[in-house]
Amino acid sequence: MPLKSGGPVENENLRGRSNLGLTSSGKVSVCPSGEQITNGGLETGDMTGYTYFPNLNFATTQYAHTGVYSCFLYENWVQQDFSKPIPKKCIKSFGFWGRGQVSNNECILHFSDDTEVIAYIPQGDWQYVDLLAIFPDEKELSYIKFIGGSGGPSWIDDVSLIC
Ligand SMILES: [Ca+2]
Repeated sequence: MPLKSGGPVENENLRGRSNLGLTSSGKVSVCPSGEQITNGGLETGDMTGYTYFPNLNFATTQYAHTGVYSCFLYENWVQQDFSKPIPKKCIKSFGFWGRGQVSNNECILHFSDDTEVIAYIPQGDWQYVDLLAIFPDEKELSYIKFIGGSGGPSWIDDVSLIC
């Protein structure tokens, strides 16, 4: 529902609710709550919750940060889309654990205005990557995508976005 420009929220229905976000487009959106990533730890043992290319199962037991499985990234990509873009102000924590043999495999945050920011999957042993730290104010996340290049493999686990 649109707001008056620069004015306060007048709608009685909005009073007393704490989980409203005002987006850059001037619309009031209700924040989702809880974990927004499906199968972030890959513990289903398959790619449930993700779109990916090529059409293979990248859940692997080679390494795991927690549980048994992680996601293998090498000459492939895996992506998780959100049914509705998630405003930054709705997010309490957002990040993933990564490890790898190279430092240039990417994690892409794609926003509703078709802009992106890129983080890199850590080289070496498991490290946490804080994605909220690189998430620009006022943006809304449409999807997160991990890309494994041909330089060498990486693994990700415990992808999490909590509202
Ligand atoms: Ca796991």
